[in-house]
Amino acid sequence: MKKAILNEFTTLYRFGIPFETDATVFEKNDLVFEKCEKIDYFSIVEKENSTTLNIKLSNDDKVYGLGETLGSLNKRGKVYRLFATDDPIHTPEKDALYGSHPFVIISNKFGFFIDYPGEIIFDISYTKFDEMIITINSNNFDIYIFDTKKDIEVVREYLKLTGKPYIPPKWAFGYQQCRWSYPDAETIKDVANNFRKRNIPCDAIYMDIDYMENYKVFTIDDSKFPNFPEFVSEMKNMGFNLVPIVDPGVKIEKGYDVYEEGIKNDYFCKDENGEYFVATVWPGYTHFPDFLNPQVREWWGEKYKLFTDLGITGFWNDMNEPSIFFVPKTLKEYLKKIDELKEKEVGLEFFMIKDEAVNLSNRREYYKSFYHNTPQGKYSNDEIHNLYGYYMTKATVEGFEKIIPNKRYLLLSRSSYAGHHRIATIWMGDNMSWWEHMLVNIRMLQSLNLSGFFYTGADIGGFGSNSSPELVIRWMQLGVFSPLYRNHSALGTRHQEPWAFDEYTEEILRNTIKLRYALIPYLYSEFFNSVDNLKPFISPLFLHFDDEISKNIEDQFMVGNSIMAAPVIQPNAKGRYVHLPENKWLYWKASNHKYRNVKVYEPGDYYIEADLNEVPIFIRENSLIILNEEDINYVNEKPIKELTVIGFVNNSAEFTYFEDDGETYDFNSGKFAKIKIVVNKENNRYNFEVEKDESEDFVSTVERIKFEIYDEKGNKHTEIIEI
Ligand code: MIG
Repeated sequence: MKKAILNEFTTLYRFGIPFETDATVFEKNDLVFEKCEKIDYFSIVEKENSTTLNIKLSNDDKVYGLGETLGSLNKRGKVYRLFATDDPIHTPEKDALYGSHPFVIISNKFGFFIDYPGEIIFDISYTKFDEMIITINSNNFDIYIFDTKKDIEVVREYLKLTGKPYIPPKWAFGYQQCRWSYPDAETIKDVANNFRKRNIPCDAIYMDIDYMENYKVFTIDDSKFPNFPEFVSEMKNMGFNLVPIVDPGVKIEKGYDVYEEGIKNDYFCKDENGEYFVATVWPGYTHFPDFLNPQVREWWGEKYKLFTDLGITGFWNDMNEPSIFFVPKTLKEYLKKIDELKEKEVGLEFFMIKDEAVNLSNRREYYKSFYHNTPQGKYSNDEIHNLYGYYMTKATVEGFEKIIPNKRYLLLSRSSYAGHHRIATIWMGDNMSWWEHMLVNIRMLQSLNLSGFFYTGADIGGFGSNSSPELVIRWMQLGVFSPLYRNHSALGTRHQEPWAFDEYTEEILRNTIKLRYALIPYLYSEFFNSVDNLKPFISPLFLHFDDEISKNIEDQFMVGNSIMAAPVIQPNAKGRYVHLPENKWLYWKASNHKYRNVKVYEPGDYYIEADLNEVPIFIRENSLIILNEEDINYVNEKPIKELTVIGFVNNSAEFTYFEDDGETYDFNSGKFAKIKIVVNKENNRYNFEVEKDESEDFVSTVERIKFEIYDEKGNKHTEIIEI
């Protein structure tokens, strides 16, 4: 083992000769290593082909991190297996999901990141209460230790190491509608018309696998989309972005260009005998592109031109764990077993055979049986398993750099590895329409934000199983604060578009979505602010408040610096318990973005009311939020001329509004405007200051600012300033 000191806080410990992942952004060639024997806090046991790290935990230690995992926000009490897995049933005992983010914070002590792309198992206070036992399936890996007691500094060090979070286009902050599937142009048009006709804002409609011809990637089924280019521009004119799905498995079919090119250029993964590996997914028998090979990425990335040439800039890369239904051999063996049972009277065998069918999918042995041709040599998928989704996404992004340079994109991937947050993002995979999964959504928003995935979200309303009106309402209300605000549901389940239930539900959902649109100036400004400061956009209370209770609160979270969200996530509830830390709070029971129903609370613990049509919003003392109160159908429909500032100010507060073109990276070269808004209270009088900071290259469209400031008694003070 050897070590290299990177900066005041961060030290790299290297074991053996690791596979170099793409997780970090610093120049590795400059490293100066020295020999070393131990790592503070860890006891280390190196075995043949695996390494165990042991960390002692005190009773009061709190452990956060691990990005996309199940379990509580404080990760103690469970085993987590980081091995990308397509598992659509997120029940509490499950140990693996789609991504791997091996970054951990031991609160008020230190943090660490294990850069290893194969299987890692974290047993955190599961086997033994006072221990974290980490098993790495290798002797070759890097560990970065972030030696600072401040949790926020640990997060910053991790983000300095792995890079600034990705910034999607502004329209991606709007509402997005998805369904498996809206299979053809007519259905999508119908969905689009419903939004406009019913006066419900929406910015994007997704296209799931049925748009393809026999699930062949980079094809569009002509019979379902007779004039695709015209259809795309029709949608654009109505203000909708289309977001097609892209799957990695390439159908084996003579004459199909993607397949033929892949074979001709030797782009697919092979098995131990040098034959192309065959996996079955949606299209039937497929080959997997070897995204760890740079030439393959170059080829794949340009394929998105099919869509980007028409102006499409949103995509979701699915199935890239990669998910494998079965391989031909295991299915044959299975069918043979059934054959043998045909003539028998079966009892017990039925159960075995039934479970065996499920176990044909995603077997570990499959991942051990195919290989990647990387610039660092040949590796089995199992050894670098957690990188496949990342490299598929890297292929996409490298393509975008050429085919849509300087255009921001919405790019979701299902699988990911540490560092993925720099180039794109993820959604949280196949959840269910269960109340319990709202809490899972909230926890993951926070832990993914700690790992740099600032813009992310779960399937609102739940993907699998049937939703109810109340569940969708509460989930859509939670979604007001989810950076990715996408409602999605699975084949065969109940529809959950805003009008899918009854008029009462539709009316509430309309107001909920409008509230979200009103908040976009706040969300967008704070998002940029978070990225600039490497500070989570959605953050757990423990990053803001020092009191003991806040450290274990997981169903409330901060959105930027001024808002605390406390969604109602129980059925039949008229409110919920909240913890209001440190300062006074202004509670806005938001049933509508134009109607204020506010009340001042002293710090403490309360049961607060929030009826089914009310979204709880807590505004922190001495802070401001910003609204666009004008009704809009989609984000870029009209320039914003007037902003409403709502503040809860007892001394002074400030906020900086950020504005740019919303779709390019020109903000990097100064094309943006900022408006600094300051509210001061002196001798019971409020002073308002507005300072515009714009350049010749970019002028703000805002002409007027309306102030609505509340004091500690809940009295309102108003002012209008023309700028
Ligand atoms: O195995 O494309 O997570 O969002 O709708 C199912 C169909 C494949 C899984 C994705 C989901 C998507 C679905 N896909």
